[in-house]
Amino acid sequence: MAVTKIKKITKKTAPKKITKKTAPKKITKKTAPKKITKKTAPKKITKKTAPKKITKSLRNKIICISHKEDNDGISSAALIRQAFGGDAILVDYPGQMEALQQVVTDEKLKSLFICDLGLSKKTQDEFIDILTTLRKNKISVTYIDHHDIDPNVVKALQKIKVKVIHDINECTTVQVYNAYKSKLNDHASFVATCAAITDYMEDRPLGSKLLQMYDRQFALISATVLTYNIVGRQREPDYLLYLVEELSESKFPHDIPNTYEFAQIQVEKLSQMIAKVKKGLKTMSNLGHMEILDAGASGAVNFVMGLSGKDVGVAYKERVDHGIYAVSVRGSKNCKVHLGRIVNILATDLGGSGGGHDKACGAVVPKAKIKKFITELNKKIK
Ligand SMILES: [Mn+2]
Repeated sequence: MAVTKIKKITKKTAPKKITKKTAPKKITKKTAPKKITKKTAPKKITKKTAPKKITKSLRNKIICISHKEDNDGISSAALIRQAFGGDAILVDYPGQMEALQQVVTDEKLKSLFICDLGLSKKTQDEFIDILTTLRKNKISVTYIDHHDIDPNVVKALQKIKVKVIHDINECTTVQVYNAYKSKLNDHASFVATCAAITDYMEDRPLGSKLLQMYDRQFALISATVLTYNIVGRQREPDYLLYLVEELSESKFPHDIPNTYEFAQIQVEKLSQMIAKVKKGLKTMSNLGHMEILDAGASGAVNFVMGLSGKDVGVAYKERVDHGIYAVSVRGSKNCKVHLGRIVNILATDLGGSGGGHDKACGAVVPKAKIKKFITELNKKIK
């Protein structure tokens, strides 16, 4: 039943996607001619001797690479779009570096924003290398994030004049809002509020001020419905881009067609997940863990932690095509260790990658190493 319902909703929104996507294109077209007009003039002046200058002068593209798996990533991309225009590329952690390698080859790229994508021991060096190449090509690069980061990485990025906006105490969207408020409309504060709620950061200095502007229950239901639409539609990249557009155009989640109906389907699935976790859950001395087969690991991990009675929960799902497990880790309020840092080191040692926050993080672990990952994590969190 649920499956057919999803299909129906997808079909209903599809035509709307097409109609709405033409609007932003207009914006791109509006800005593009201006630049072309200005830049075609020097072409004539410099004549045919300087093809390199022509290539440079054609750089007019703005791209935002952002995290696709949660509200904070999607909403960061939406606010960047409202402030600067341009296109979003939405990625998960395994796809993060691939996307960066691709934009390096884009000869039209002028300005790049990277949002809500934390770095790990495994990825940080390559990240710096790619951004160095971009800076050599005079591309403006802004990195906005709130995940735990090696201070040496920040120094290296500042050295190559990447604009780094980084605060572990506010979610990425709130930081985007705070940095570019003057270019954003009033509704952007609501988009940021919902992102803060989803990232458990609505109690932080800026996040709490934003939440105060709105009715708490209204913000909570909006953030939650949006989150369920994002989490439940990870395999529909066009839908996620459509959400970025709708949010950048100041739509409330309830004004986006079928979002509440879709959320209803998701809560039904989640209630089934509770029953599955109760059956399949395994425990060790310091953590509960479970392999997830038919849903995302991140949707199950809170149940794994909660129902295990332990202070740490681990849920993992095989990505058959990648030969890896996507792992989600959560800690309770009683968990005193920094899970993001422990997981970063452990996953890297096992040939994967990972990291994140003190009580919520993730990892990519080679298929053969998942047992080792769990037993080692259990030892390290006493
Ligand atoms: Mn975030």
